[in-house]
Order: sequence, then structure tokens, then C-alpha cells
Amino acid sequence: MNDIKIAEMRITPIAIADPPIRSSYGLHQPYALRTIVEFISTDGIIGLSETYGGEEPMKALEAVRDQIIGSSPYRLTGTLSSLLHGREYGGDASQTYLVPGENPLDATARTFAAIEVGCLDLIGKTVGVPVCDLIGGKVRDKVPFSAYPFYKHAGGGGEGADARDDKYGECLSPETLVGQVVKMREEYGFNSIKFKAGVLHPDEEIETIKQLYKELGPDIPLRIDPNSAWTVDTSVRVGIELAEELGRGGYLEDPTASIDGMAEVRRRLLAEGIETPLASNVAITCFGDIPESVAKDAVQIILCDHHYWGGMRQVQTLANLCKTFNMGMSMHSNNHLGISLMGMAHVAAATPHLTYACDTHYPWQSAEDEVVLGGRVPIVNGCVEVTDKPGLGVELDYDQLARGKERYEKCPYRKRDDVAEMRKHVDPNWERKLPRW
Ligand code: GKR
Ligand code: MG
Repeated sequence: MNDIKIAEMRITPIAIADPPIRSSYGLHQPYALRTIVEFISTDGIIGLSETYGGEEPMKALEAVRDQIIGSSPYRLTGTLSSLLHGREYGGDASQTYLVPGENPLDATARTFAAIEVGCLDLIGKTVGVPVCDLIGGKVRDKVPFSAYPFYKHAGGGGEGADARDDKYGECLSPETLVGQVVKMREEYGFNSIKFKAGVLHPDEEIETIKQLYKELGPDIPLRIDPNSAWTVDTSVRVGIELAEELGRGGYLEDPTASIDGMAEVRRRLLAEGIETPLASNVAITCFGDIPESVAKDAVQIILCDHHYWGGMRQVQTLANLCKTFNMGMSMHSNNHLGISLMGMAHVAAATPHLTYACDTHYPWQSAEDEVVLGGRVPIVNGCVEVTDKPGLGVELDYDQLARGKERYEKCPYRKRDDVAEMRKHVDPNWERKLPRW
């Protein structure tokens, strides 16, 4: 068992329908791109991994192919650990101006993560152990996720004959956003809400949170994330106006750009007696960002993400750091399918200091695109169950994978570009202005 060797690596780019949802980055394209990676052992067992899509991630994986083939999955990520170097020593690696997955500064950490997860799945499937038990053992069987409502235009994603049903309709007002959340909760049972803001005027977004609070009551934690769209003054005003609504187990996520900006928001809110924590996946994206942030008390909750923090074990290291510095840890998401969802669930299951329900875009994707054998991974009562099935607990449906690849080949998109999409459909002169309000 210890002499498993990787005989083959298959990299398949896919495109999955994605509705026209909005954020301060712009508008989502009709297809989100993902890459499915298979690591096949000499025994014919297949380890799976899902990562960002388009041309760059494939090229990066191809570049290390020679180091992967013939290697042991037990040692492989050790051999490739230089891919993780660099970011722990600082430098601006923030996602302020780049969408996650398009930040060149974490490109190698993303490549490493894709390989690490595939190796863990391969080892788990070979020895009959779930990934969560390979990385320390399960501390929870069910991993809670939060609903992730977005303002959106009409449309369900996909293009032409492949256009999908629009489950939620246009949602560009507080009322329609609340309707979206109600529907999502009916289907998935989510018990906390992460609301993507930075799209409408802050007054509308404040009103949206107030209406959500009214609809759902004080026991459902609410978070708001405008991805740095606000000035410090606006962030403080939102923090004050939503002190009650966000103060019950929720948080204010990346209201403004930079560690200094976040630190100022924090100081001013505390001066007003408001302790709503600030969370980040924009100002803080790597270990190198943490010392300054801690020194300035800029961020009280870090959002991990194994896809760009360098894999599952890096996420566990991050959790320990958060605990050491008395910070909380939550989990970030980008569009993904079931292999990523299971990766997120396994690392969450084996990370004691994960103190919030994880984000997930999964409800925005449809069964038609799922590449996991047997269809979509169930989310029940807002949770994904991590069973004792070996590895990540999922296998590939090769027909579905082929359809995903066909969609990729047909569609014109090769990287995520929310600004171009915004210009195409909403405003030809749109620019991502930070801060906007
Ligand atoms: O999907 O548009 C989106 C989100 O805005 C995503 O890109 C962010 O990375 O989910 C993310 C976040 O929490 O900032
Ligand atoms: Mg965020």
C-alpha cells in the first residue's frame, strides 16, 4: 500500500452553467469554468480533484506533470512544497483587484492544492479511509454551509439552446432577494446567510439585511460581503445601522479595501460600542498578511479556502493560527461542483477551529452539470454529511464529464471576467471602481 505510484494524470476542463449573478467584481458569465484532475495509480485507482478553470490552471498542472508521473502520492506534495513558498513572507497578494482564481500571486498555491487533494483522495481510496481521517480525523459528521444569496439579473445561466431555467428570477431589490433566500432555505435548509453586497446603493443593501432579519428572525446569523466596495465611512455607517442584525453570530466581510482600511473600520465601530467582527477573504489571502492584520486588529475572522490557500493541510495550519490569535475561521467559496464541495466538507470536518458555517455557491449550479456519479451531493438541513466512504467519497460520471468538456469547447470563455460580462450586458462603460460608495 505504501508503494502506490501515480501512473497517469488526466486534466479535463469543463464549463458549467452559471446564472447572471452580481458582485462588486461585476457580473458572472453564463458559464463558470472548472478543471477536473484525475490521478491514476498503477493499480488503476483514481484520485479526484476539482480546481479553478480555464487555460492557466491546466498549463500550471502540465508544467509539473513530469514530477507527478511515477511519484508516490504520499510524498508528492512534499516534493512539490516549493509551490507554496513565497506567499508566507508578505507582499500584496490580496484579492482586492482580482477575482479569486485569477490572482497570479497564488497561482502555485492553487496548483499545489489541486494536487494535494487528488493525492489524498487517491490514498484514501487505496487504503479505504476517508480524506478527513487522513488529515487528522473527523470532529464533525455534518458540515454546516450557509445560503449565499446574490442580486441577479433574469436568467438561469448557459447560452442558446443550453440556456437553463431561471429558478430564482430577477432579484435586484430587497424584496426579491428575501424571496431568493426563502426558496434556497426551502430546498437546502440553510441556517445562516451570507449575502453578497457591493452591487446596489448601500441603503438598499442595508434594507435587504433588515428585511432578511425580519423574515428569518434573530436566530439565523447574517453576513454581508460587498467585496471592498465601500469607503471606511460607509463601512462604519453600515456597521452602525446593522449592529443588531449582524451582531447575532454574523459578520461584516471585507466592507472596505486593505488591512489599514479594515483596521480603521474596526477601531471606529469599537468606539461606537459595536463589536460586530470583520471577516476577510480579500484583504487577507495568505499567511504573509496575518502579522500586520493581527497587529492592527484589522480582521477578526479569516475565510479559508483550500483551493487557493495551498490545500487542506494549509487550511488546518491557518485554523491553528486563527485560534492562537483568538480569531474565528470561516470558509470562502467560488462556483464549484460536487468534488470541490466534498473537498470543502472533508477539510471542514477535520478542522476543529472552523467557527462558522462555510460559504458555498453550490445552489447556483444545476444537476445537469454535476460530474459526480449519482448526481448532486445532498445538502440537508444546511449540512453536507461526511461519511466513512474512502477518499472524498465521490466518483466521476464520465458521460457528464464529457458533456462538461463539450460545453467548455463550445463556449468562448477561457477565464473569469466579470467586468467584460458587465460591459456586455449591463453598461458598456462599466468600471470596477473601488470604493464605489
Ligand atoms: O462569486 O461573485 C462571486 C463572489 O464575489 C466571489 O468571487 C468571491 O470570491 O465568494 C467570494 C467572496 O466571499 O468574496
Ligand atoms: Mg468574501
